[in-house]
Parts: sequence; C-alpha cells; structure tokens
Amino acid sequence: MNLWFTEILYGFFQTSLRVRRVLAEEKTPYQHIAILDTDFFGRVLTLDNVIQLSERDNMGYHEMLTHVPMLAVENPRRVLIVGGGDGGTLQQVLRYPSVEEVVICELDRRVVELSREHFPFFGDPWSDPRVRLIIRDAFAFLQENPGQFDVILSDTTDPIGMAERLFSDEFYRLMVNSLTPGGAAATQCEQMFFDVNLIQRIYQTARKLVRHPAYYYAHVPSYPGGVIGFMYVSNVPWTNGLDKPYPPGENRYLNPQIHRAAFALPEFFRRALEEVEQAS
Ligand code: SPD
Repeated sequence: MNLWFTEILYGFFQTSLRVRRVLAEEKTPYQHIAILDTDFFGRVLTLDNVIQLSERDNMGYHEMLTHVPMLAVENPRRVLIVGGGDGGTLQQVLRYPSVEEVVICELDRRVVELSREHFPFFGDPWSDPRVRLIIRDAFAFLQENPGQFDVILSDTTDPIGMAERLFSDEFYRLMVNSLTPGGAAATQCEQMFFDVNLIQRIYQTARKLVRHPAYYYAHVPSYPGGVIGFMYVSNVPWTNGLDKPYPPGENRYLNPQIHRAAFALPEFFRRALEEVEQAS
C-alpha cells in the first residue's frame, strides 16, 4: 500500500505523511476528523485535513503551550483549556499538584471520544477527578466567567472557519478578562514565516490588554515549516517561570535552555514585532 495524507494549509506549501492505516474517520456537525497510523510520526489527528498532533512530535507543542504560563504563575489552581479535546494539553496541566480544577471547553465531543480511544499515550487524563469537560462555545463560557482562571490555554485549530473567532481581538479581550490578577494565558499563535501579519495583529491586541505579552515558539516537524508559535499574554513576565522546578513527570521537549531560547526570535521576525511596538 502506498497511501499518503497530504495537508495543504497554505496554498504554496504542502506536507505529506505516509499512512499505514486509517484508524478512524468521520464527519461531525463541526468538522471532518481522521486518526491515522503513519510511518515515523505514529498516530496522527487531523481536523478538516490539517494535522493537529502526532504521537512522535506533539510534545513540543503541548509542553510549551502549557508549561510556559503554568510556571510563570504562583501555584496555579484553576485552569481553562479552550479547545484541546485531544487531551494532550490536559495531560500536561494535570502534572501540577497545585491544580484543583481544569475546565476544558471543547466544541466537538467526538474529538474527545475518538482521541480517548486512539491516543493511549496521553494516559487517559479524562479520568482525573479534577477535570470538568464542557461541550460548548468558548466565547459564551468566557463571557460568563470573568476573573476565574489562573491560567488559560487556547489550544485551537488554525484561524479558518469556525476557529477564526478564536484569533479575534474580542476573544483576547474576553480571555484576559477571565484571568485572575497574576494569571497568565498562552495561545496557539501560528507560524512566524507564514503568518507574520496575523501575529503582528495579535501582538498589537495583546499589548493593549497586558503588560508582558511575548511570542515564543517550538519545533514541531509535522506542522507546516516545522515550527509553531504561541502568544504569552499576562501582566506577569514569562521570565518568572524560568527558575521554577518542573512538575512531576517527564518533559520530552522543555528544559531550562529551551525555555529561555524559545523567546529568542529570528531577526526578521523580531523586527516585525518591534514595528508593532513602535507604532503604538
Ligand atoms: N497548523 C497546525 C496547528 C495545530 C494547532 N492545534 C493543535 C492541537 C493539539 N492539541
């Protein structure tokens, strides 16, 4: 069999993975979900034909999205995950003994159910009594929960279709409004080579909302161009997390050197963000 999955997220670039077997495939009211068994990358989740995670390299994404804000905040107790129905971010959040509750606000129940069945490497975080799964739109949930969360992690798909709103100024405003004083958020914030304008716009928004926004990134070879970035959004600087001990359990991507280096931006992109700073 010579079956390939091809993602064309950007019109000028494609990624292909060789597929051994299609483990699950279905169309829900929200999206097309597929779980593939692939060569090298292992099990892969795609939503609307875009790779969300692979068994091989998801740790760069999930550890960096989670631990950078979690470590910056003193004893995070209540955490909100927006999206994240695959359970990868949830697994990382639950490593913190200080966490009393994790609310996960996911629109599509089938992402949770299929991921739970096919991704045993996330260790079934759903069975932890601290987890509260809410199947609904994150906007409405944020509106109803101001000042509630020490950490918010926006673990979303790309800004296409229904997810576009999760990259809007209004979403960032609501998210910051739902943080406790001293809280921190991190969002999936795309690719510095391909999405400069989008990231500049979000950085500008974040600068109006908090004192210490910052962009950082991780290597994830199965994503377009092999990198993905995050926006750190907080009144507490990310450097607060640098000397903190990691939570129990094993990191496979993050270490103290990577933590610092993730914020060191290539010159073309550092200048793009500097332009935003100078314009406001
Ligand atoms: N272009 C790919 C971006 C994928 C972001 N979502 C990842 C979800 C993993 N929990």
